[in-house]
Amino acid sequence: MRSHVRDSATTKLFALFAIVAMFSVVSCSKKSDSSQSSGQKGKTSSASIETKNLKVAQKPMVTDKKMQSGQEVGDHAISGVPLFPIPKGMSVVHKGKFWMGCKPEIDGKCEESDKPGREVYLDMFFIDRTEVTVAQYKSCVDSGSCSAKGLDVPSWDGKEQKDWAWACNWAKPGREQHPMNCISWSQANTYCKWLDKRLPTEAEWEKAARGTDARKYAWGNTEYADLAKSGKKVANIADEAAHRRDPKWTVAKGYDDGFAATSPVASFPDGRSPCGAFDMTGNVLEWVADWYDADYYKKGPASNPKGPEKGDMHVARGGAWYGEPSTTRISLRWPNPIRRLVAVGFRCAATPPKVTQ
Ligand SMILES: [Ca+2]
Repeated sequence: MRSHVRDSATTKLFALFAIVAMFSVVSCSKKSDSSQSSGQKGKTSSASIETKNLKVAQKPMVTDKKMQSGQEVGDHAISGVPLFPIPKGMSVVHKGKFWMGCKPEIDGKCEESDKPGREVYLDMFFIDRTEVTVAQYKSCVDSGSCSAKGLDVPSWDGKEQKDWAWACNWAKPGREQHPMNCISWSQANTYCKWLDKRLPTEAEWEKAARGTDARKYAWGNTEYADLAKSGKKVANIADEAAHRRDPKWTVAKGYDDGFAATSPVASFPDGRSPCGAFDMTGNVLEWVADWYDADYYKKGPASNPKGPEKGDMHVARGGAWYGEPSTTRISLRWPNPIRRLVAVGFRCAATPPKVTQ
């Protein structure tokens, strides 16, 4: 990796990371996770929930006792009873307010673009529990609906980064369950639409990653130095594994997640977010739907913000496998032009159907 770090494009990439190293935050609620499996296992009788096409029940119906109890679905339950079966592979984030952006009390490294932090209201939405994998994206390519153009070589402002091709997961044997990377915003957007889903808004991404307690990382506020002492692994970031590959790499000292590059999705169950989403911190940064505006938090609406109407850069969120700790704060925002990078992937979100009771 050392040689790669030395090349100009990489240095540029790294420099950008260091400079931009300050984005922002999100939230779901309390516990979660098994919500996913319980949602999948839940018998929905006449309800039809499929990943390919987001088919959902026309009326509320819940027959799974675990879902009814709310114990396994965490905040996915409203008064103990969720309104919808949870689509396969997704978690639900219920409507309500959360703290978006800088929270100085828990994060002293906020960027100007994270400020001001404020309460934001969001309607309920679904979010993929994992980053979209190579295998999943391949299904779309095989169907003829998605493009595989350029996926095996990253691109920085139109220039191929051949020295980094090794880190692109597309068509690499053994990486089928790794996140798609080296993918453009447009390709990611097309994939989500293929499933009748969509990219999450920046606010949705942050709420799904952070819950409602304004935490600094998906798992809470425990710093990497303390995780290193306990040996607990919660996310794939630039760590001792990356340092072994390149001694000059800036990494979380003492923290060892075991992966020098990307890891299979959902490799760190202890790092799940409050709604049960994996890898919201680390592995790959994730495209969101919004255009980027550094001042958007100062003027954006407090209810269901969707970003500026126009822009020349979209936003990626969540830190990545080669990012040092300060780049993995949930609230950090990374403006990203039309690029396909080894550190950027995505996951999809979906809007629940309207239900009348
Ligand atoms: Ca991620």
